[in-house]
Amino acid sequence: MPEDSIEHIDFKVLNQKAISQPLVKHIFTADPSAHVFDGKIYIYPSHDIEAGIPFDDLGSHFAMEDYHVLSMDSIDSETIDNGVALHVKDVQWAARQMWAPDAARKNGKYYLYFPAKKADDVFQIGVAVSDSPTGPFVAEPQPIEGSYSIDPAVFEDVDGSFYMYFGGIWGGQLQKYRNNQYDANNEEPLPNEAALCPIVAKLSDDMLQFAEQPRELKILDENGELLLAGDNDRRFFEASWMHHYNGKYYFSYSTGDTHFICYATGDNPYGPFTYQGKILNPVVGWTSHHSICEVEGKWYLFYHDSSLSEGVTHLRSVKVTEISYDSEGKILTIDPYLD
Ligand code: FUB
Repeated sequence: MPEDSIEHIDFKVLNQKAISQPLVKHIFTADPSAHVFDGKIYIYPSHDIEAGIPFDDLGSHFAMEDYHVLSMDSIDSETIDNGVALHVKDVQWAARQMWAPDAARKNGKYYLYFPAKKADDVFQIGVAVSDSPTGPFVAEPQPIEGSYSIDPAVFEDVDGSFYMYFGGIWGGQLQKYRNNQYDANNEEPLPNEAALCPIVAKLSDDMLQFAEQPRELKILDENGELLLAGDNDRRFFEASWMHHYNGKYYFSYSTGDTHFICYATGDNPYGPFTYQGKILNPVVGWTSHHSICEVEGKWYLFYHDSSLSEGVTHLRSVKVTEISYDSEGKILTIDPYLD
């Protein structure tokens, strides 16, 4: 999320008709992770605020302090803001920047997974627990051991196992890690080298820790080669999401500086995955971040843009639109604005 954030805003797009409207307008929300629990839709977004922090390449202006859970009785119904579900002041280990969260349910308990910076400015991922999908959530005293970087997405496999996918480069700090070890001197690979991969780890039975060492989720091109770091239109940047459709695993993500939501498919939760195409063309604002969720037999893309704030890149709004698959399971690319 660099300083060119403002330059990316396409003011022509602001005058075009968006295909969807913000689900709520009284607060700014982003990075929507949607789930259906007991027939009701719950959205776990970031809660964007104007904290007055100058723009920088590390995304310091994304200075969020808490989470609100949104809920809907059905896809067309009013969206309810259920108030503060977790605040950074109630997380012992976290100092600032409550970025993109996700949630999961197991055995009647709800788990909110969230990244935040510690006092040393290094991101880790924490978990907070509640008896209700809307919180309030009580945070564990320490972050998940062995976790790092940002954007946790928790996927329940068909056998009831849960996996966390995470990572994000640049402000998300993934480029500082190799083999799960932090080194402040590490940087992104060169353009002709393999791109950094998102990370996956199975969760423990109690949902509070990793059950194994995190490993790389490989994204391959049409020739079976790892995507290259210089392949900015296709390589992983941030915003992991996993869903399962017709027996296939779909891993989707943001390409960051080229502003696409893309996807790759595989045969199991660890991959490897093969790049398939774009789900969402660029939105107003620098970041793009989404989730994909089945609601009553139809599939929906929850995403965000900065239309409501007229292009302020860290003041975003959550939206939803239906997605379609072709007969081979390819997702049709969505253009978020009409000409
Ligand atoms: O909301 C803060 C960050 O912006 C998220 O963690 C990224 O995915 C991007 O949307």
